[in-house]
Parts: sequence; C-alpha cells; structure tokens
Amino acid sequence: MDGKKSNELVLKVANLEQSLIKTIRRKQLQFLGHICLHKGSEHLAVAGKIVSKRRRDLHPTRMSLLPILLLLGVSMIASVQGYPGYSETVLNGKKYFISKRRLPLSLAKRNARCKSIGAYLVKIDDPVEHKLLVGAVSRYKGWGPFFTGITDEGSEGRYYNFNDKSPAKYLKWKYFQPDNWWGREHCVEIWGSSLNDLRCERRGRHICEAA
Ligand SMILES: [Ca+2]
Ligand SMILES: [Ca+2]
Repeated sequence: MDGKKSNELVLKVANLEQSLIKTIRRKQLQFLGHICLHKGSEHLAVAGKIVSKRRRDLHPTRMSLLPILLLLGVSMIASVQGYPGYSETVLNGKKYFISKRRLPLSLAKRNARCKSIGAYLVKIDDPVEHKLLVGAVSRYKGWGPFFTGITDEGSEGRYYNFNDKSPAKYLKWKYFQPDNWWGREHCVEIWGSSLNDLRCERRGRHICEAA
C-alpha cells in the first residue's frame, strides 16, 4: 500500500542489494522534495524509519503531486514576472531595462526607479557597452530620449555616473555636443549612435543596468 511496503516487496522480488534500494529511496525523496537537512534524519528516512504523516482526507497520489505542482507554479510565476514598467534586454550576458513610459523625472527619481528593480541608471564603461546600448535603443519601438546615468550636474563639464558618482569612463559625443544649451543641459542621452547632453527634467525613458 505505502512506499515502505512496496520497497520491501521490491527487495524480496528482485533480491537487490540493500545499497541499491537506499539509492532508489534517496532519489525518490529528492524527487518529491523531501530534503532532510540533518544527516541523522536523512539516514533514518533512507532506512525507511520516518513515515511522513498524511492528511487522511487527501489521497496519497494527490499528496505526492503537491510538491511538484508547487514547483511548477513557482517556476511559471518566475517566467512571466519580469518588471511591468520595463523592457528587459540582455547584452553581453548582462541585463538592461528600458523604461516603457516617457516621464519628466529628475535624475534621482530615475535612479530610484532603477534601484527598485535591483539596478541603477546605466553607466557606459567602454566602446563595446556603448555600441550594445546604441543597438538596443535603435531596436526599441518607441520614442526617446533615452536617459543614461551620466551627468555633469553640479560640476559643469565634468561628467560622472549619478549612481556611484564615479567619473564617466567612455563618452562618445555627437557632433557639436555637449553644448550645454542655454546652460541647462546636465543629463546625457543616447541619441542615434552617440551621446548628447539634454535637460534632466525632459520627458523621456531611462535605461537601467542590473546591479
Ligand atoms: Ca551641462
Ligand atoms: Ca545638447
């Protein structure tokens, strides 16, 4: 009827080695999610001395399916989760997120939004990352501007990354940029294949980079 009895039956009929039975039982336990953290209890379970208590009103088959269904449910949730406000893209093995809504936000608010999904406003470290981001932006179906985390707020002409205040490493500017137009452009967007400075409060999307 139960697992213990059927194992004994298998042992009698097949006359298998005790070690083989133990291996099978261990595999069964692992499969059903009966993971025993303590070595002692694992040994008892393997030896068949621990019998799990079941609710009488639940059929044993349904009980054994429960962990599997739970696992399936969790994996399904994980596969559709994502972040509703962002389009996710993987570049060079790293995750980046482009905000779906064009909003007039401060740089601090844009960065806070990135942080809420375990990321930060994108830093551009080198020509490779620059090129990959340019590609991602060009493929994006929607208007910009696309804000990066690069800024010269508070230090005109000296560009740094907003999230950690580190100096900007790679700046490939568009012709005649940065022009700090009207003395009010302290944020940096990806524009075509290069960068432009623009007003931080402009309505636009921002790009986050996974931390
Ligand atoms: Ca500026
Ligand atoms: Ca500009």
